[in-house]
Amino acid sequence: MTSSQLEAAWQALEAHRAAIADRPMRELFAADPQRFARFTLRLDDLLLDYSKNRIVPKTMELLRNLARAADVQGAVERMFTGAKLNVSEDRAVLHVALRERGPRAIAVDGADVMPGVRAVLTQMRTFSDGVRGGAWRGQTGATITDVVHIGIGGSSLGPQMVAAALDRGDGPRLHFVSNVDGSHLARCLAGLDAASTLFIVASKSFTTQETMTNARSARAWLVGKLGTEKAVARHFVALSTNTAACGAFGIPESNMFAFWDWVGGRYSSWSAIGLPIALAAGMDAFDQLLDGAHAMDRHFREAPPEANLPMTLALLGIWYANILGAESYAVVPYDQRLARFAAWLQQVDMESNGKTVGTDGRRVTRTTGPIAWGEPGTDAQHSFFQLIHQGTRLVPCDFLVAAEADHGLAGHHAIVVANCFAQAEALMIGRTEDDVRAEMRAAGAAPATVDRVAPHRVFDGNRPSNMIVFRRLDPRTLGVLMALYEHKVFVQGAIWGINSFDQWGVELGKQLAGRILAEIDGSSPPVPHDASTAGLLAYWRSLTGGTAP
Ligand code: G6Q
Repeated sequence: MTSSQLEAAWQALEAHRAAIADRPMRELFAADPQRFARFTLRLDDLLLDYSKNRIVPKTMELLRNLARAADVQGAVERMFTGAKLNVSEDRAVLHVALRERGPRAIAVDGADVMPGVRAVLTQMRTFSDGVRGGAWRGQTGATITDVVHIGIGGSSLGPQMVAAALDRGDGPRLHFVSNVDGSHLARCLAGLDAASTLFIVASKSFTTQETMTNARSARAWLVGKLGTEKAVARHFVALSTNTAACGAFGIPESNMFAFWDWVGGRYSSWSAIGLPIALAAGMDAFDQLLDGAHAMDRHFREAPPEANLPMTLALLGIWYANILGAESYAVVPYDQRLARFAAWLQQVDMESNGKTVGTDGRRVTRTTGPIAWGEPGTDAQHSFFQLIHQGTRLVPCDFLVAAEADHGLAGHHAIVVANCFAQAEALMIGRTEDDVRAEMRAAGAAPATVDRVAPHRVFDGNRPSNMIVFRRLDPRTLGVLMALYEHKVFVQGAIWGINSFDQWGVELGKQLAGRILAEIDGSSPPVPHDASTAGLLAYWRSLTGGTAP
């Protein structure tokens, strides 16, 4: 497809906008009794209902034309076969290889990566079984009761989210320390017994300032408590691609779990970075997580566009971001176990597609990555939902809910499901002023009160949402869900023509922090700054006498 065909596909969507964008969804439902059946997709027991979107069948057709014109299918094939899609770092993008379950060989630079992947999974099983079963002991012979995972960004958010979702309380307690602010580590260590604590240092590069600072402090704490350097080998393991730096830190090679440069940080939960998941929930659960992601990978690669879940979610996102002008979308799991899902997704989406330059090195001409945000329901209903219902902005929502709970408390889950479905219904239908007035009059309100209050109680409705329903939040389903969103982000990046797999925006902050740190700790003389930064440094010096605590 040529760039003029792509441009024509965009223009067709823009023209279509005028034709349908203002038609209220409640009218679209009234006009089409098949709307739910037409706009739902299934993968096993997972259902995506996208009928509550501002679309008609033609909209989806035009969006799929856009995907065709952008050759999304070609990009998918290139990813699955190990092409170096990450052009600015000259790297393949192969998190799908980490959850490949069959005998398929996947080559990078002519070498099959699968034997290495399988070997690390075996190592993870042996180790997690050892810790969970009590065979792995600390320096004093104590079994491990607490695991502190030290890592940040992609080396933390995924395992944190998944471990919180799948933890059944039958393994060691997990603690995640990411922030270099010492209060994070200090508060974590305060409650721990060094003899029964294991540290995981998770860092692809093994050079990240935050992680290495926390790891060094944790090491000093452990050695101080147990009185011997030898303890490091029994209490520290590393998840990294940097063997030499792990060795220099004092972690023996037998305690190292490798992964590879073709695993992007925010796509690394499926690699050794997922070790805390195996420790919390067991390696069988980790395997099921991989099975679920693999099932979604196959679906993504093989299902035609009109039946393809990630493709559909991505195209709807494009419709809102590029054609209807939405700046963000909210993801609201009605599930406390998914409390960190939005935080995980935020990085997957915003670090991947927050780009202004295309893979061709030219500036893009259309809006790219949306702002992703959210919190679990029902809590979210009592904070930001007001803006989604009655604010002036368009905020499409994704709702996620399990049909069945696993906590055994009677009465709760029906309330969760009812609230989830009701929010989506209310956002779509809204409430007219006539209805509000009639209801107020029926409740006996005085006419003057009705006139004064009714406008405030009107809901425009026509606010879009996707509903994702699955039987249970088990490891396999969580794998399906995560891969669904990863691939959604992939499709959008392919349509926008950007590299979803680098993150140079993170680098500038790191460099400048290094320069200012050298000034603060006195290791290099002051350098010129803008007036604001210079003023802030002077103020900090006036408060502290210029000594970092
Ligand atoms: C993710 C990013 C980033 C990375 C962290 C930690 O895609 O690359 O979030 O995961 O900066 O990096 P290390 O794992 O190298 O410590």
